[in-house]
Amino acid sequence: MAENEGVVKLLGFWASPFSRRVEMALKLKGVPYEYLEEDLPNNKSPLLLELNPVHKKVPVLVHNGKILPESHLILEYIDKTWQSNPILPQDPYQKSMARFWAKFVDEQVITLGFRSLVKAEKGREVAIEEAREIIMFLEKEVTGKDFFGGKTIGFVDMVAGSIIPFCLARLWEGMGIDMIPEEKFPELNRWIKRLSEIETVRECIPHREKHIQHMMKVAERYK
Ligand SMILES: N[C@@H](CCC(=O)N[C@@H](CS)C(=O)NCC(=O)O)C(=O)O
Repeated sequence: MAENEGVVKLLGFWASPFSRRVEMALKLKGVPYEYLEEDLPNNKSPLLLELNPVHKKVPVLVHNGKILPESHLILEYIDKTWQSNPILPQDPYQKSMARFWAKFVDEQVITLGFRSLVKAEKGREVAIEEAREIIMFLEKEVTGKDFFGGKTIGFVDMVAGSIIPFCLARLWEGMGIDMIPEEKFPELNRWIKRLSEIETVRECIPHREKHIQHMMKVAERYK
């Protein structure tokens, strides 16, 4: 059987930016897949515990019996296995930088835009400013480009897109915070609009109201 054939299954959760980004990649590449919804955080299926015993988290991709956790690794696997609509650059330097920005989003943006903000030990305004300082790096990175990946949506767009506008922004909205106002972040706002115009991305955006409620509960638990 060719590498790009066979059954693809994805264990995910509707509100998880990590599994939503994997869905974005599969849809963009036109890969049919069976989606298995997990009931997080408290009712993990025996299948999830069996397939990802180390972290017990979604997403997990299963392709022809091969089991792969961790969204960045899954995106890279998908890109190598189904080569239409590439999501990572071919150039080694560009590829490393795409990984750099994706890591930056999952580490820095989540830390400042969620963890510190929700705990806000130094006060909410300070936490908001600290989060904005970090997000400003992305504003600069996307300036003058249609997408982080250039002319078309790529790895960083999927990682940042699943986290910022279609996840953290729901929390910020629930908390009454305008974290990335148009005047301060015109390029990021343009990027969000472009991203939202892509049909395959739109299909992966969680329902707004339901998501806001969910994110507020997640924040309560985290506190
Ligand atoms: N680094 C992982 C993060 C995955 C992750 O945090 N998944 C969450 C859902 S948003 C999860 O499964 N949480 C269950 C738990 O923490 O017990 C990735 O990129 O795939």
